[in-house]
Amino acid sequence: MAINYGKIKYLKTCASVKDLPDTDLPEIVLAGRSNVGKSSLVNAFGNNRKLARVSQTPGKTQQIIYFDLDGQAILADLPGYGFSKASKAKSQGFSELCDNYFKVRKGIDLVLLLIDIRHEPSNDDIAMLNFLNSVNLPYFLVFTKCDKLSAQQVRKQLQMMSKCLDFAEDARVFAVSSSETNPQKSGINDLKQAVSDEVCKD
Ligand SMILES: Nc1nc2c(ncn2[C@@H]2O[C@H](COP(=O)(O)OP(=O)(O)OP(=O)(O)O)[C@@H](O)[C@H]2O)c(=O)[nH]1
Ligand SMILES: [Mg+2]
Repeated sequence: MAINYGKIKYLKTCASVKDLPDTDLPEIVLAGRSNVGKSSLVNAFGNNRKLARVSQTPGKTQQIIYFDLDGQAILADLPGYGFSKASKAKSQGFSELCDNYFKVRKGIDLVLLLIDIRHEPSNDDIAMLNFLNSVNLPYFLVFTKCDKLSAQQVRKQLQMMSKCLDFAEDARVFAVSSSETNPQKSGINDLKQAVSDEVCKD
């Protein structure tokens, strides 16, 4: 089976880990700094800009928003880590909810770790990747906002990233654009296919 991304639906909003859905479906998680493009990626997956709320103000997603992927998997859009302006207390490192999520959630099938292609990874990005490596969670690295750079610059940045970040040689790496103004949405189809292959393989 493959995921039909035309059938992404909003599932539920969780303000605390007590609300996490009870399901046997594979779980895919979007993690990354505030403003990196997690919610935009949900919309690019579904080709529907009304699925997830996108904002230029970092810290838009403050809860865990779940989406149902064609009844075959669920997708969790996590609050961003890093520079949330929403409250001072939340601006230090990972949001408490994001932290708690990784502490309690069992059976995560795939983490999509999003990092802005234009900038050196933050300490939080490095910490998140090290955490994923240390607990052996399967992940794909997804470099976002590639439409803001030329193809040559993207290649250069990917080389820089592989020096700064400790990811396995066989780790899956994607360079994508979810920009609403870029109809090509480069890299999105490859990523959709790879996610579907990964979680529907059994
Ligand atoms: N040019 C361009 N802009 C993007 C892309 N992805 C996201 N953006 C923009 O980046 C901003 C933040 O996007 P969001 O999708 O809300 O980011 P987020 O990671 O969900 O942020 P939080 O909810 O704060 O954690 C918005 O202004 C988006 O339009 C992309 O691929 N290209
Ligand atoms: Mg968001």
